[in-house]
Amino acid sequence: MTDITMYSKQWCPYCRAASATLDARNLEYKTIEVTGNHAAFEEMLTKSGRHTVPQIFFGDEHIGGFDDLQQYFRELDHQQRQNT
Ligand SMILES: N[C@@H](CCC(=O)N[C@@H](CS)C(=O)NCC(=O)O)C(=O)O
Repeated sequence: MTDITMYSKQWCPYCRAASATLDARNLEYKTIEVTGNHAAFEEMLTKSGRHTVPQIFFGDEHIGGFDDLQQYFRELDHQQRQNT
């Protein structure tokens, strides 16, 4: 499985929702806390072009935030249903 990375802030409800979504699918992921970590925040901004958290990556593929993650799995589930 591709490495999953989530740029996150501890207090952020969308980050918690994204974590819950990944946990529910038993996916392991690395969390990078950006609060108080300017270098990590800049890295997220450069890689994603966005300043909101979460920002989620599957390997080098930028999935986006929580809404994008939901959409990604909706499409994946839809494709898998069609292939069965
Ligand atoms: N639609 C976005 C919303 C993300 C969002 O609004 N995140 C908040 C924190 S929960 C944020 O980054 N606010 C701006 C900021 O903290 O600078 C998503 O689904 O990820």
